Amino acid sequence: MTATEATGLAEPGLEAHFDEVIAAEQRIEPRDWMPDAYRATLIRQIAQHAHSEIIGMQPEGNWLTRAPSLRRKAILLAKAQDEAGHGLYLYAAAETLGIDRAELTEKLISGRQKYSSIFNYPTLTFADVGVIGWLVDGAAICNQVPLCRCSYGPYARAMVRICKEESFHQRQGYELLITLMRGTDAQRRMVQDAVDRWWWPSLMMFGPSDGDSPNTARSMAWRIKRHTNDELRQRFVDMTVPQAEHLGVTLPDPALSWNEARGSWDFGEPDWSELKQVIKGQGPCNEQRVERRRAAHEDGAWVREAALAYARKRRSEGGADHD
Ligand code: BYC
Repeated sequence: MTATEATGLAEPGLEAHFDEVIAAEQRIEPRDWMPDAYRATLIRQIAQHAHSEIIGMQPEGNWLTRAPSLRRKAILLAKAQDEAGHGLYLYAAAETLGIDRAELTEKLISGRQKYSSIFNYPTLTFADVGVIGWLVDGAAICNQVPLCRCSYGPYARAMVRICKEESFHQRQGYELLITLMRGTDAQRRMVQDAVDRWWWPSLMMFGPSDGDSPNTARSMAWRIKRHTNDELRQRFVDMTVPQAEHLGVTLPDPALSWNEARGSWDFGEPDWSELKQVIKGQGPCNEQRVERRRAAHEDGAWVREAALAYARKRRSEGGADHD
């Protein structure tokens, strides 16, 4: 499918130029003409991505007050703050497409926009913090590195910084797990239990299988996505299996085996009905996550009002409102 076929629109000069830019691997920038469906797809994906970063602070935030040492607490705080930052760059990237952050937040807390399924699972022990860093951030990196080459400039540039920080998060998660694995039997069991619970949900982060992914073909034609969901899932499995061996944990998939002919790992089928349920809002923590986000948003109303009043006052006094 060419980019033009993907849009289904006919605006000859503008559309031809858009197609040329995409074909030449150049970037579309906010003031360039773009098909409505390209804009809508980007808003959908960037908004979901931003919401995921913001909601993603909750599962780990659950352990901030119970981190086992000051060092672990400082690391976890820094990670959660990075995620808030990622959410903000992504909301800013979405705003360049003509949608307001307040409107996106409203859509999130009223359940009209999605966020990643992965953040609807509970964090039961401190080992979950390490496993989220290793597997969830590891999956995020596989998915997001190709997005640094996304055809939409502001999204691609936001991803460069986000990926650097995600790599750091993944290493801290792995380091935490190595420390636990060098500890007691109980600590090793705790790590294995966390791996057992997070492995399949991590594979589901990449989205439905290719045959069941309505958006992939068009997003690839527009060079928003660079690989299919299944290609990235395979890349993640291939990257993670040797790391699991090094760590000394077992990945909970009896079908996992090295395929000599393909030069990659065969693995089992995730439970797609579970993914559908979680996306529909029926995962273990969906309600709690959205409710907490709504409460935090409402609690922050006075800050937004005060900031607005301050900006108006500065403007009426003739000062710059953003210095
Ligand atoms: N969870 O046609 P498909 C992070 C939806 S943040 C929920 O394949 P697409 C991190 C999909 O939206 C992690 N929904 O869609 C943060 C679509 O529904 P709509 C987030 C999912 O867009 C803090 C429908 O299913 N990462 O890593 O081509 C700490 C059909 O799917 C999921 C991003 O957002 C899911 N797992 O591909 C640590 C990355 N999968 O919208 C880590 C950017 C699918 O049509 N996003 N759906 O109603 C993407 O790369 C793509 O949007 C996806 C889906 C691969 C996720």
